[in-house]
Amino acid sequence: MKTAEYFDIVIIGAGFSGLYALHRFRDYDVVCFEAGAGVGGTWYWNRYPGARVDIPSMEYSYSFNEDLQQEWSWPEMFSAQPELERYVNHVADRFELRDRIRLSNAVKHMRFDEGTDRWHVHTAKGDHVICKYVVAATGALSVPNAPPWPGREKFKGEILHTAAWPEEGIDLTGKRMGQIGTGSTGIQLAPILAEQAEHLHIFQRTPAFSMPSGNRPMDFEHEREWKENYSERRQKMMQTPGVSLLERSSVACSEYTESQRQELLEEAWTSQSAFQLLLTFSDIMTNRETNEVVADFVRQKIRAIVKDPATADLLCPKDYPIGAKRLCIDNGYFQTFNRPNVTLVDVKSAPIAEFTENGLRTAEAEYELDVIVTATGFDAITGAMTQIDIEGVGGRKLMDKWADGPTAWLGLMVAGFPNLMMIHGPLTPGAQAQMLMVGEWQVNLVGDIIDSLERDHYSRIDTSEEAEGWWAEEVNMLSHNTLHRFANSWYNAKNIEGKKGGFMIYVGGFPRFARLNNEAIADGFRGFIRS
Ligand code: N01
Repeated sequence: MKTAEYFDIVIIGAGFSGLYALHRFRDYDVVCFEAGAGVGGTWYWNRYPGARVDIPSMEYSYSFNEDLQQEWSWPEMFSAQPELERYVNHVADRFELRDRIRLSNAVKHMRFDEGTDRWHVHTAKGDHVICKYVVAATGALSVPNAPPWPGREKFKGEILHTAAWPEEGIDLTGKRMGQIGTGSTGIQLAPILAEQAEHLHIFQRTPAFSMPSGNRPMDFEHEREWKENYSERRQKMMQTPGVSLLERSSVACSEYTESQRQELLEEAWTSQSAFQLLLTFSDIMTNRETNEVVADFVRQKIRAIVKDPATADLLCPKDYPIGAKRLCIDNGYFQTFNRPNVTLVDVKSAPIAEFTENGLRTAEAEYELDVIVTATGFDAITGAMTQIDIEGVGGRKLMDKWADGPTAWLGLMVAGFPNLMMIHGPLTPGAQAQMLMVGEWQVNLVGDIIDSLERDHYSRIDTSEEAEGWWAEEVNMLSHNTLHRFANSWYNAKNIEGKKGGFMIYVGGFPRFARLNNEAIADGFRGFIRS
């Protein structure tokens, strides 16, 4: 057994937030454990063909260093995974972060020692670290969800998950392919698989709303303009609910005539700004009728693009509001179904039953396949924390405490788990905001908290169940004011059979979230217990 090492801070995860945390905490004795063999988190693991960010890259980039944001150039408006991975590696080198990162070394077990107010952290490679603080930058979408269909071992071909795509890539040319899942990932993947496959079967349980991404080569005038105004733009981003500078309407749908509505929706559809469609009217996420106007607009688009009417009909989402699941952003997804080598299979009416020796069997038929790609999403938001065996005060385990769904004051700290702070934890804005910016903001908040605890010679910070209750009320009140709760998705843990969670995302917008966090700290650390 290795001897214990001592650090001030352990960071879990070397994704975008974890890397920035390493930089922010550089004056402390800090170490970062990362499960992957490289840095980048989401952008390390999700290297499936077509993986691309859906926020413009001038926005989806670090803001903490002026030279970095001036010197880096993105080749496309919405960067693809290889470019994001190149960027994050550049950041790791430029800010000399690598010597404090231990790769391929996931944290497996953590125990809080109440006598010393220290965490004992144990890793996959047998490291034992004793530290004062743990900052969990474990990611909201980092544990792949693979439904437990039987027969996996029988299948003679290859089964891949989009979130664990082989680093060396894989040649899919001429293969009989099956793709399961039609969320954001599946929608990016399908057009590329279709180009390579002999035949592609796409197994769909729930159709998705999607709009064209508007990706194109970087417009250098746009880049110059951003670089000249970066600090002002970044400030403005922080004042917008989604932390992205899209144009938000303040006018309700009912204020417009039918032809004005169609004109506005058409403008948004062709705007080359992903997500613009959801901001056309002020009441899209609060008024079902308005929502239906927009949903119907997208259904008409699907029917206009997809030539076979039965396929088009199956691709039209009809039983949940648009935006209630994260809107997907595509590069020719619906057009893919006009190819002769693509077949859509409805696995809602005839669910997937098992893998077989030669492919996949649904309740209705067997499909012969060489490769099956599961684009089945994630054990989102809580999965990365509950897969670590975390013991807090009195030996209570986090996975037990969260058995019926996560609790956390401000989405940051869990009562009974002192000195442990989460970035992108449950009950934070997550994908309802721009995750890179929110991650940076939260790391700064945690940095300020730790600096102040050290300055004032505290040994422990915790929160209370009462404070967790206040935050739960805030989160629930907000979700009840919107239409998000009317879809089954990873936002409410309903993407995985049997998972309990309640509504796990903060939909009150980033400015309100940030204000409530700042007010709690300024108000004598309201909701926290320092000792
Ligand atoms: O995962 P998902 P994702 N039988 O959960 C299906 C971010 N992201 O990886 O809808 C059959 O959305 C499931 O069906 P259903 C983004 O925030 C961003 O696609 O549950 N099918 C669904 O179709 C996004 O929201 C980017 O009925 C099953 C699919 O698998 C989040 O990641 C790109 C099934 C999973 O969709 C997650 O997206 C990619 C079963 N048993 C992802 N279980 C960009 O930046 C699941 N499915 C662009």
